[in-house]
Amino acid sequence: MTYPPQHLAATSKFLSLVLRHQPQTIGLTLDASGWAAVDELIAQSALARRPLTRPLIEEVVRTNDKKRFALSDDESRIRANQGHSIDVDLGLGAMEPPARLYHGTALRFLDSILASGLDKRQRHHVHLSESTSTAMAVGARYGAPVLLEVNAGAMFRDGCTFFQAQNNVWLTDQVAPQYLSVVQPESAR
Ligand code: HQG
Repeated sequence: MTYPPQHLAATSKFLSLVLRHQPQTIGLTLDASGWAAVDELIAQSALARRPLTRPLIEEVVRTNDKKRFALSDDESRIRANQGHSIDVDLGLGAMEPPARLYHGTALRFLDSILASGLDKRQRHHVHLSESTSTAMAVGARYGAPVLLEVNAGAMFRDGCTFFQAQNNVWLTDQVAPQYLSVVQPESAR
């Protein structure tokens, strides 16, 4: 079965809402690790007039551009790989990051970030990426983008903890200003 891209994107947005932020809006329960039973998700979504089917869910999980969701090994449960605002423990193990990571943000946030560092805001962690192009796309969501390089190697040596989500996004609690530098556009890769 193939689904129109808009339908997959709308379903991904809906799944992000209920699996990361507001499961209660459809009466869904997540466990402590963020998993929801797929059958319950389908039933509660139907009650909320947001019909989902298992093939549609599987297609969103498989094709999602940022691998936002994962199915459990037995495919009975689903969760968001990262990006939660509700309190879940993803059970990720701490890992040594690459020497350099990137964060894209909007130019209008830059002064505040260079003064006080990168904060997690509504999310559980600050999100960092290995790719400059991904970081730029993330930053462009909020306006004219600017690319920051994060000296993750120095942070790690200084005792900061990093996690890597299942979709390769790097997560950490905070990035202090001394580990940040602005990448000038001509040197962006
Ligand atoms: C900024 C999307 C002022 C920060 C993306 C960002 C990513 C500050 C915004 C994932 C600040 C928070 C995460 C400070 C941080 N002063 N602004 N001190 N510290 N900020 O959306 O990293 O589509 O919560 O730079 O692709 O943009 O949801 O974080 O601009 O992977 O799967 O505050 O979300 O993925 O915004 O994005 P967000 P983010 P999904």
